[in-house]
Amino acid sequence: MEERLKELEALALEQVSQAQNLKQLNEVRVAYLGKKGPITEILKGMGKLSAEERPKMGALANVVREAVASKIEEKQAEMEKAEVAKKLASETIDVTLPGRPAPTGNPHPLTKVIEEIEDLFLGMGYTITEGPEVETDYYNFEALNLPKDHPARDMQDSFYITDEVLLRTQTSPVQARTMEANKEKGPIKIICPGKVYRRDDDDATHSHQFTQIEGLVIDKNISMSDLKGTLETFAKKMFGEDREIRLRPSFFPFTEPSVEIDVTCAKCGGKGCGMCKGTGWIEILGAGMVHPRVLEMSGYDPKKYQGFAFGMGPERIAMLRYGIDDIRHFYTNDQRFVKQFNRV
Ligand code: 2NL
Repeated sequence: MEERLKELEALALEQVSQAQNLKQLNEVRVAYLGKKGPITEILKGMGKLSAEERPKMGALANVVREAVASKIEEKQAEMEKAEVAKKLASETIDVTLPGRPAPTGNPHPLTKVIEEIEDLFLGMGYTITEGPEVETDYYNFEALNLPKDHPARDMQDSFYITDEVLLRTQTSPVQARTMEANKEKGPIKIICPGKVYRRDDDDATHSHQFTQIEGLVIDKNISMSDLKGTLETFAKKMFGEDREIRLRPSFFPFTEPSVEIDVTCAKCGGKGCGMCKGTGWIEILGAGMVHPRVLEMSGYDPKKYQGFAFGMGPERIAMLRYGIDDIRHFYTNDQRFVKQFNRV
């Protein structure tokens, strides 16, 4: 038995040293040390030995098993180390390769124009005021001198939620609410930016949802010259210091007198071209002195207080500024459009 054990040990160690990979090594382990292996067999047959020989053989069998097991372990560690080394050698990383560019976003051109206009008026001492997009008929129309039967309501057909509640058609209700809440407790100087809604069919120049920025100044001794000076400053800052403005008579139910403000055409400098339809002027906003009825309805005495107001469409301003020919570009979010404003 002793001889058989020595023989098995030599055979096992030989096969371990000849194993080419982890799979073969494992086969050797199973063959010699497994439950059905020869060493286990021998240990099972111990019962047949004399009491004297049994511990000797038992000890020897264990020594052989330990020797084979530790050799296998040693070989396995060696193989694993070699495998890692091989992997490291073949999977080198080229740290000089250029990285994948991370896509960067940019503000929407409409957002940029709105923020620019806001900054401009903040610089002139205005406060930005916002209000609800779902409005009551009272603040959207009535308080702005547009009673239920007024024909100008047709121009602003909207989305009604009930007979008395609708999506606002202008941001003026925010101003009406501000006047009402302030009730002659001093002057007002605000701009109201936001989304407005009209029941229009969408085309190159119309949209059922668009943005507006309205402004309102109320104080004692406000006159038309305050309106003109303010909007001239705005036009020059927005379109260029060399631009001129002109005031044309117009009509709005909430202002009296009302004006339309034009700026000299950037393309031809006022000579007349296709852009300005040969007139040399481009309309940028509507404005006027706040109608006495509007002041009164919101709790201001028109004998003590006057005001001017204006309204503009940031889409129109952005279209003139960047030469955009279709209002729908602002809302369809085609990356090819938006990306062009990355660095303007
Ligand atoms: C335009 C014209 C305008 C106003 C808006 C206003 C607001 C109050 C009182 C009086 Cl609370 N007026 N807003 C005044 C004149 C014109 O907008 O063409 N917008 C695009």
